[in-house]
Parts: sequence; C-alpha cells; structure tokens
Amino acid sequence: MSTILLAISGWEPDAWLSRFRQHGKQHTVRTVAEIGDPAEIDYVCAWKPPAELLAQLPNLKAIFSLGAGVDHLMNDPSLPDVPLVRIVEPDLTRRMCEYVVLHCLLHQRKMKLYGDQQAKKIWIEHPERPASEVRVGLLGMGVLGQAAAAALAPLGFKVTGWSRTKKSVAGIETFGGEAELPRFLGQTDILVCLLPLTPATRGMLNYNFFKRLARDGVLGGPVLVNAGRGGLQVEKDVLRALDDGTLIGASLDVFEQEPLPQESPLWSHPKIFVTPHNAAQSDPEALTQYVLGQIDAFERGEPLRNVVDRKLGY
Ligand code: NDP
Ligand code: OXD
Repeated sequence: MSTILLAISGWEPDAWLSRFRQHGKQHTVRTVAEIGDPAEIDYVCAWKPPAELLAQLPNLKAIFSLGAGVDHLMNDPSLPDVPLVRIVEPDLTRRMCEYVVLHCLLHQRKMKLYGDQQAKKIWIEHPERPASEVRVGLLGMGVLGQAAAAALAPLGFKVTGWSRTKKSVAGIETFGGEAELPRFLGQTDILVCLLPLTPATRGMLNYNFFKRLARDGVLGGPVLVNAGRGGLQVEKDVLRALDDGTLIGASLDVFEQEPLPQESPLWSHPKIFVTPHNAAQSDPEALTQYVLGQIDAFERGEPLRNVVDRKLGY
C-alpha cells in the first residue's frame, strides 16, 4: 500500500479524488488540504501544484503529471530529483486527434467566413479546394504529433512532420532539426503545433517564423493551429501576422496567460478560433487508471514508462 498525494489546481479536484479512491482502494489518497505527515507521501499526482510543495516531501518515489505537458512542473526550481512521469494514454491522444482534425477542416472549409456570413444572413458559396491540396505541417512528431498525422492522412491532407530528431513514419514526409526547418515551413499551409514548452521552444511561434511559411498554397495564405503551449507563441506577433496577411487564420487552444485575460484582443479577432486549453482534456476516469497501473507496476519492481528527460525538459 502506498500513500498518494493529489496536488491539483485550476481543475475541479473532486472528480480526481473520487476516481483515485474508487480505483486505488489499496492505497491511501490524500489532498494538499489534508496532507498529513509529508514523510508518508510516496507519490504525487499533480497539475500545477503549489510552488515548492514537492520539495517538502522527503520520501517521494515519483511524480505523475496529470497532463501530457510537464512544463507546469519543470518550472519549479525546487522540483525533487525523482522520476517525473507524463501522460501517454489513448483517451487523451484521441481527444487531441479530434481537435487537430476539426481545426484543419474548419480552416480548409472556411468556417470563419461562413460563420460571419450566417451572422449577416448572407447566402454565398465560395470555391472550395479539397483536403488533398492542403499541406498540413505538424511541429512535433511525438506521441500526439504522430497520432494526429495518422488521423489527418485518411482525409487526404498532405501531412508532413518536423521534430528535433527526424522520424520515420510510413506515408509521411518528415523533417528533423534546425537544418530542415526552412524546407518544412516552406511547404506548410496549416501549421499545427504540438511541441512541448521548453527553453528551446519558448517564443518559437513568432513573426519571423510565420514569414517562412508557404505563400503558394490553395488556402490563400498560411494558418496557425497551436495546441502545444501558449509560451511557444508570441501573441502580439500572431496578431500582427493576422492583420497584415502573413497568416490568414488561427486556432489557439493555449495562451501566454491562462485563463486568457478578458481584455485580450485574441478573444474577438475575426480570424481566430479560441478554445480554453481543452484540445485534449485530461479525463479523470481514464487517467487515474493509467497512473494507478503505473504505481502498481512500479511497486512490483517494474520500470516506470514515459519518464521525462529532465535535461531536454519533456
Ligand atoms: P512528446 O514528448 O511525445 O513529443 C514532443 C515532440 O516535440 C517530439 O517529437 C520532440 O522531438 C519534439 N520537440 C521537442 N522539443 C523540440 C525542439 N526544440 N525542436 C523540435 N522538436 C522538438 O509529447 P506529446 O506529443 O505527448 O505532447 C506534446 C505537447 O502537447 C505536450 O508537451 C503539451 O504541451 C501539449 N499538450 C496540449 C494539450 C492541450 O489540451 N492543449 C493536451 C496534451 C498535450 P523528438 O521526437 O525528436 O524528441
Ligand atoms: C496538457 C494536458 O498537457 O491537458 O495540456 O494534458
């Protein structure tokens, strides 16, 4: 039997607590409010935990991020040196695939334009180009990038992918590292960002980056879809690029500051779809079972899976 601490902020914690207690009856599950003796805590399951909390747990064996991204933990300078495990789980992956497919189709099918027309009761059809003529470039070819590529391909989109190290994926042209970035960007109409936020990726989605995207595509200009992290995008550059035509549309699920401040011009920009960091929600039912399965296996002496490389930051 182990003692598990749930340290969650920004999400409704009750659903997590009840699932952990239901599926992990063999364990003691505590919350930050009722932490008890910190020396008894074996595992922490966290989403944006209170600053420096984890450093106060002397016998911690591992930390589980309850999201696929771990920047919410990596930004804590006092993060204890124990394995940090991230989510790799089919339910979350499926949700992200749905988001990516949905937003590529929204832009390919000009749904912002038709939304505006509906508001004004305008009945006009615009010429439409098939998905097979639209080039979708995935920034990030990890678990989510590769799954999104596989979900887009059957619709006919011409999918390419870029990552730090070059991948080999059947039916998809891939690019690796800085040297191959210009060629990747130069043939991308819809840029889908599924990168983690690290020191190397912060601010990457800036005006100069957008300038390098393809200008010869059938959509009339490039589109940005960011479901990675808000810290990757420079929001004033996204606005500038949309306003001068460097980008013709954007779907943003993540933001420099979350929740997106009321006064942000992104909310009402006519070319932007805004969603509240829910491209792939962490579902308590599915993810509790993933985490408890890992804890039970680890307690039996098996290795943890999906451990973060602390040097790379993801
Ligand atoms: P993975 O770790 O599996 O994949 C990350 C990918 O990014 C890898 O292909 C990696 O390259 C690439 N990468 C990392 N750093 C760089 C860099 N400096 N230059 C080029 N490529 C780089 O992560 P996931 O696919 O599981 O998740 C990706 C991100 O999606 C998460 O970190 C999170 O931020 C975000 N996310 C957002 C959600 C939402 O609801 N909006 C939900 C879930 C996740 P390589 O393969 O060579 O290592
Ligand atoms: C994330 C998640 O990392 O929700 O954003 O999984």
